[in-house]
Amino acid sequence: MLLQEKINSQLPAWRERVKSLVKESGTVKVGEVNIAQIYGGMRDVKGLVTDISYVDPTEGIRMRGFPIPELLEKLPKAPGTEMPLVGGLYYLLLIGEVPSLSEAMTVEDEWKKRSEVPGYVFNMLRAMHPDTHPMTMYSAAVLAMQKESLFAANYHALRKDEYWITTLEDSLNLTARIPAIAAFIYRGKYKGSVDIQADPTHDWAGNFAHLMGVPGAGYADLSRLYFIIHADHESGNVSAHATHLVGSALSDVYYATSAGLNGLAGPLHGLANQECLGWLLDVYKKFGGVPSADQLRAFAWDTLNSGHVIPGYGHAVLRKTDPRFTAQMEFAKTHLPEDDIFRLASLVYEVIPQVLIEQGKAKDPWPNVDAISGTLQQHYGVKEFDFYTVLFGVSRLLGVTANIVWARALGQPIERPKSLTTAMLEEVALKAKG
Ligand code: CMX
Repeated sequence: MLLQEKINSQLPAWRERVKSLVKESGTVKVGEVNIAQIYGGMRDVKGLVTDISYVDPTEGIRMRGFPIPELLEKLPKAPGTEMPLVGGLYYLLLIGEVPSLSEAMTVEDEWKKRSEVPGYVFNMLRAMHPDTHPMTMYSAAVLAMQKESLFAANYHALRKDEYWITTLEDSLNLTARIPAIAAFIYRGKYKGSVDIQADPTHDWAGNFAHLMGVPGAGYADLSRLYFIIHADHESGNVSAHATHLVGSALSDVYYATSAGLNGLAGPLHGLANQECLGWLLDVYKKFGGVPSADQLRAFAWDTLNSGHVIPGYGHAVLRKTDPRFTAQMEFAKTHLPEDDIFRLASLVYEVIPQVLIEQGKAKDPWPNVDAISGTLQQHYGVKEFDFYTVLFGVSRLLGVTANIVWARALGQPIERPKSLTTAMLEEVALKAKG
């Protein structure tokens, strides 16, 4: 298989590079940790490594070195559209090189071959309580497939340097199936029917749009864009880090990614996109349409004064407008310039940063990826915003599985940072005072 051959050919050099870095420079200090960071969610503590993506505070995400606009330009396009194939992005994440169209199609073909979802997954989803959150259903579906793990089944027979091969197989099998699982959750939960069959003439994202039952080329293009820009955001965010941590215990891809999805379901992380549209719709309802800038400003202050955050704004690492937000804004300007909620989201972008700057708390007053993604979904009729984090989760599994493959390939160990007690930290503080 092409992906396996490509990774295999890169591995000796990568292993040697890491080995000699640790051997020759293992004691070189990279940073320091202070008490505020220990109590403050380890913000900015440099303790993880990934070569798949990097978030620059001012420039935003680079996947394998490419910022979002370059990614969208360079990746091979899905036939008949200007949007790239998601298979091309997965190739890039795994291999580190921009693929040719035929290399991107190799991934798309692997996905097609592996796309059949075991029937017991659908049975389990059907049996869940109707009030179950779609993220719970999605994470449970991923976990239910753990019995399919080739890594887990072959673990005792594998050498450590072979772990990545079955991890890659598990990753391809899982990512091949998730569009159909997500669409099944959507149609079963909100449309009362799951009778649409996969269409093998579509690419991975196009087939997702088809299975969702959303007609027209626009939603397929939006799906391609969405799945590309949400795929990875370096290693320290909750979903990526949770996946990495669980995977470091040699729990397989299904266990590890289900854990990551549970983190993505939190309102300060992936769930923020559903919160964002909710907030926009509250504004729209309250004012009976798009308000004036002054009305919006007053509403934003009410939100802040009631102790709530403005969803979609702020970021733990970024310190400027998220380029993933910008990419979606550009899409909206082309495809839905007259949409009322888009007009409102644009006004929010004009007004909110200044409000947050005046409030003086948020280190980053600018919009993140979630500030507009729901606006685009609702335009195409996907208005059930409970579902939005599942969309994020479909995309995020691309990044976190690529990371697990490389973590196993490079033999990364079980993660085990050291914890201290408050008394110990008080003692450290006392000594520092002299
Ligand atoms: N509205 C109001 N207050 C905000 C804020 C916002 N959008 N963003 C940050 N703040 C506040 C924080 O709540 C914090 O207040 P306290 O000191 O009272 O606790 C203060 O500003 C400092 O926070 P920060 O260091 O700037 O931000 P964090 O790194 O702690 O948190 C994030 C980052 C994203 C959780 C936060 O900005 C937030 O809650 N934003 C809204 C929710 C959201 O959009 N989440 C999606 C993130 C994207 C992703 O996960 O990919």
